[in-house]
Amino acid sequence: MEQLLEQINAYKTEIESLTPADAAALETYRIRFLGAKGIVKALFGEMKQVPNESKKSFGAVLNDFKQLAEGKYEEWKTGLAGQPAEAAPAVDFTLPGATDPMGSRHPISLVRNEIVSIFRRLGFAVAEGPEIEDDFHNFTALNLPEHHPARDMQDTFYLHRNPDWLLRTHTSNVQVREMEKGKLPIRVICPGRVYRNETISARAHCFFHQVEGLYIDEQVSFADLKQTLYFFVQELFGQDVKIRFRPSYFPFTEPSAEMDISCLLCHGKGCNVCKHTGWVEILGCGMVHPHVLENCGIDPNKYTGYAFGMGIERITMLKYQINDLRLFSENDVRFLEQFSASF
Ligand code: 2NL
Repeated sequence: MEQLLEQINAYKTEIESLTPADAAALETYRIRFLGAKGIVKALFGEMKQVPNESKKSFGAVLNDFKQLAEGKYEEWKTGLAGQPAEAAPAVDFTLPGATDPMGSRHPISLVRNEIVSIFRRLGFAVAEGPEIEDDFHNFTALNLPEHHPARDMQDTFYLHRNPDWLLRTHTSNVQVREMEKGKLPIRVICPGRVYRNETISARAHCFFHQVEGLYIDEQVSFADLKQTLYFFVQELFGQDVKIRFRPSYFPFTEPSAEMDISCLLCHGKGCNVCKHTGWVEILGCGMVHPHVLENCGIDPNKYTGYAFGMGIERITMLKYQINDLRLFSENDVRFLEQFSASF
């Protein structure tokens, strides 16, 4: 009897000093004290051996002990329920991910895409062709006489392997190839890179980008050309832009013209960009020369057409007020990251 009471006191001290750290430790405790073969059950089994006169007081001690063991168990169980079953992982998966820095589109690509999208809305298809071209598609078909200065070694990159091959000096070669296919009418725009053998400076580079356009059908007139180009610049620069045409000369068009837009910076008051004229040149155009149609297998008595060509760098410089052509090919991230991609 004395021994039993001592044993119970020892268990009490043990329980009071316990704090199960997790669900597994709590379960070990439950099995040891409260399980079917546990300590509490075993102590109640000892009742048989307790003399009758002590049964009452020993029963009270046992009940107290049972309440302590069960009470502690319930207390720890609710305490542990609020905690995650396992230790929190080192990585918090609920945090937003670490993103890689986003690139930006090249300003030339942005402006080219915008130009292309305007002409596509007018029903023009996009055509592409080779950057390495033969003399016929780059020059001869376009009515460039053999001794024309544009064919001079100074301006054109010829291939060493075969001097009949060259780097195209404009994207007109693509339009020549479209005309050769013989499917009429033709309504295409040709964006692409072109090459000229020039000394590199703020205003000249050995390669740049162009968009050319060509429309051939029966009864196409200069009035069609003017209205199409007017719509184009209004979409690109805003509804208030004004245009003017000046007579010009290209071997592949007759008549030929250059188109100016009212200066966007000073609105005609006069500034450095428009050299105090109020006007800025943005493209060349004209009616396709009958010789060009003939060279490409199209009957000039049945069909007429207009063509135009513009430099993307020039338009981009105007649009974003960039003063050095070399910035476009240096790939300095501090320059490139200033352009946000809406196109
Ligand atoms: C300019 C002027 C121009 C064309 C390009 C063209 C193409 C064919 C036939 C006739 Cl296949 N013309 N293209 C016509 C007039 C002007 O470009 O200053 N470009 C930057």
